[in-house]
Amino acid sequence: AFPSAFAAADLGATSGRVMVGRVGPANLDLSEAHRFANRPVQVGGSLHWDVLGLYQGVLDGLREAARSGGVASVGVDSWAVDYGLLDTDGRLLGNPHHYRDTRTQDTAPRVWDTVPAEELYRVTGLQHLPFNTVFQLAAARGSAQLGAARTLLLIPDLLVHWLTGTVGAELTNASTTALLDAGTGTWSGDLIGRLGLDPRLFPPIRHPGELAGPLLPEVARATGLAEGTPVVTVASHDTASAVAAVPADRPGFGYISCGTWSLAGLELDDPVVTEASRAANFTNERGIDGTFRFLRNIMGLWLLSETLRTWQAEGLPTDLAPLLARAAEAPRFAALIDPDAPEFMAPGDMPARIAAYCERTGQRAPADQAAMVRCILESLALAHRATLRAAAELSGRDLDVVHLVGGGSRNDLLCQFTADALGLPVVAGPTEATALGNILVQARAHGLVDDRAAMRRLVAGTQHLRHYRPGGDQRAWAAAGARVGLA
Ligand code: LFR
Repeated sequence: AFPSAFAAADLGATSGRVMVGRVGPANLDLSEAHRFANRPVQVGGSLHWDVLGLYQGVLDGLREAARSGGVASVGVDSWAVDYGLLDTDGRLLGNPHHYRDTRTQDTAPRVWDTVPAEELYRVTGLQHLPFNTVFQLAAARGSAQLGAARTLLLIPDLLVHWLTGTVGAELTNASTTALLDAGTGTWSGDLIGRLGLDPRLFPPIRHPGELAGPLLPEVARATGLAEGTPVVTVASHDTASAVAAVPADRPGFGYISCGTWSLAGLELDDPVVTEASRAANFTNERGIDGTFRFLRNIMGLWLLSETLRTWQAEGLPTDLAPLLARAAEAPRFAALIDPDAPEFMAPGDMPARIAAYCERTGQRAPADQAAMVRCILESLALAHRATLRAAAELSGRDLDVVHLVGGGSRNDLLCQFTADALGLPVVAGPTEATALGNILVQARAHGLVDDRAAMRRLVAGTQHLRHYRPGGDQRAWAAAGARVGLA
């Protein structure tokens, strides 16, 4: 049979893309229809997403997809937690804030005054991140904008709304708001009420695989896609789509979805909401098929991309391949950081902040570019190690292989360091796990793939994967981790 084609609109923190996936019984080919930059805008003292620009990029991509032969359906995913607000006329109220905006810095304690942190965790199972939707809404409290709002839509839901005219809240992404009940998978009316939020803001939950709606006629016309082309609800949280496409073939796997962030953890059938998992700041985000993504956010390759951005502005070389080659030769464990130190969150001069961290902790700051890159990658590998070991311990599961997916899987040195630090084999790839997860959920909704295991077999059988065996000295990695509290 001729394989069917699906379009995945996948928005990342630095770029968006529309990918076309062709799926057959033993094929899964992915091609890029269109890629566009995602450039956040600092304006009026806050950091925003240019969400109309992103929507335009999606339309351009769908036009390319139409030109390449059309698609059976469309799915949309993006990063989590951020939202747009619609007024009673269904119009967008202002530009969505970027989660790296600093306005939420001090809001958490205000929320905890009403709902203690322990209780918030017990109900929602969500790790504490200062930018979780619940804290963004607390920061917006009393604003004219929130007062005028009738509907809250997370970013992919907002794009789906513009594509189809329909309104819904996709489950995997809704689970990152800290307003969803981890047990029931529905909005927590109790939390919403106690936090003084209007319950009407929160649309009905949609599940991955459901139909969101057909493209609006005007969108079909503008893109050249067939009238009535369905938009399928996918795992709209990019990390959930990436985990859905992890090419694992047995239960004892850990994963690291590695891009701007490193999301490291396990796939579980039930949430773990113990005091110990709260203390370790593990999250229980929803995955497909009733699974839970038991993981922790690690600052990820943001540390490297912000470093390169700074170097570029300074006129220093930023070609990654030679920098990685030099980093591989630099002295080991010369300087280490805790990647999750709060001072690394905001955009800005990353090398200066890393140098300051090193000096403050009695280390010599990395002496040159190679040492800086090595410091970042070793520190990330140590965080990968600490996080996956904690995930296994907190959930009582064994770990025998680690799948590293996403853009970071192209970074040879990081993959090898991760295998060495964990003392476990690392399977790297696919790079485009998120787009593949998006496409496979659509293919399954069309009856082309049976179940989650079949999705993963298809990825494993068709995508380029690289295998890293652990080498090096486990004890040296453990000792290095202890230096920065990453035991
Ligand atoms: C990764 C990601 C993470 C989420 C962060 C902010 O792209 O979606 O899972 O914690 O972005 O939304």
